[in-house]
Parts: sequence; C-alpha cells; structure tokens
Amino acid sequence: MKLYYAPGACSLATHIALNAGDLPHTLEKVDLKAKTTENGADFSAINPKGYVPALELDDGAILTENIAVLSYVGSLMPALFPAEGMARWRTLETLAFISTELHKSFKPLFNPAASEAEKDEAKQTLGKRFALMEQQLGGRDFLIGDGLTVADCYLFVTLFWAREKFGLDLPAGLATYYAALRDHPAVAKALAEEKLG
Ligand SMILES: N[C@@H](CCC(=O)N[C@@H](CS)C(=O)NCC(=O)O)C(=O)O
Repeated sequence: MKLYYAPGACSLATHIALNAGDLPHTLEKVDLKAKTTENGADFSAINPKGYVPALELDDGAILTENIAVLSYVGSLMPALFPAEGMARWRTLETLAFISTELHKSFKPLFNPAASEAEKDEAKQTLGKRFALMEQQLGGRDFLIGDGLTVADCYLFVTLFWAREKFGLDLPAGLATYYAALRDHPAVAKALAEEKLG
C-alpha cells in the first residue's frame, strides 16, 4: 500500500493506523497547493478530488475519504476496528462524528479568508464537540474498548490541530488523552516520519 499524505493533515490518522497495525506501506508526500507529489507526479490525476488521504491498494486501486480509508486499514487489522458486536458500530459512529462534526468544524480556522466571527463560532462549536468526545472517553485510555482503534487515530489528529496549530484549550480529560497518545509508539513514529517533532 502507498499512502499519499501531507504533513499534519488528516492523512496522519491513516498513517498512525498503518503504523499501529504494522502494515507494510510506503509514503508519498503531496504538495496540496501545487497538487504534485514528492516524486513529481500530478496528484490530481491520482485523486481527482485533490485532497489527502488517498491510499493506493496493492492492486493499484485508489481509495479516498477518511472514513473509507480508515475502515479499510481497520479491516486488515481488526484490533484497530472491531469486526463485530456493538464495538464495531460505535467505531463507525465515532468515525462519522469526527469526520462530519469535528474535522469539518475546523474549516474556518484553516481558511485565511474566514472572518474573526466565523473563527470564533468555529471555536465554540469545536469546544462543544470536544466536550462530547471527552464524555465518550469517560476517563479511559481509548475511545472504544481497551486498545487503540482508528477512531483514536482520527481524534488524535483533530486534537493535534487544536493544540499545535490553533492553541485551543482542551477539556482536561482530552488533554490527558492527547498527551498519552503522543507517546504511543505508532503516533510518535508517524509524527517523526512526517517531521512534526
Ligand atoms: N472528505 C475528505 C476530506 C479530506 C480533507 O479535508 N483533506 C484535506 C487535508 S485534512 C486536504 O487535503 N485539503 C486540501 C484540499 O482540499 O485542497 C475526507 O474525509 O477524506
């Protein structure tokens, strides 16, 4: 497999999951502005949507969209995405929440053209949604069950943005969770590989 990624972008979630599952993969960095890759390829030809993550499967197929890509990686390593029972549906539910309610709420913060009012509103929305995630976590180490799942990989990225890009305060439970996840070997390796210190 090959992961097309941009340092610190949402593709970091898949990168962490690939590391956590010890799944053989290569990485190809994408310049999201120029839409080219570090090997000089035209990224728009690889993924016409123009965004990461894009995962090239071993048969050459390209899979996109965080929920699909993380679910695919989880299917190769069931510890990362429970294969059955309520834990499976909780994982999917949490991925959907992170993608559509958390990730998307960052949009004004990433947009240099957004007004201060739009940015403030986004921060308030994020605060409410992080509070819901803290509630789901309930003081445990991981969102679902006793081990890291793809939901933790994706939530980590949003916490990384909140803390490291935008200096937002996190609820205490999420701050503890974020600090612990930074030390998880799969996370530390992905951060180092993306040169994010
Ligand atoms: N709907 C997509 C959105 C992915 C996305 O927002 N990717 C961002 C990085 S976090 C990106 O590549 N943006 C560059 C662009 O859209 O030009 C998904 O869920 O995978």
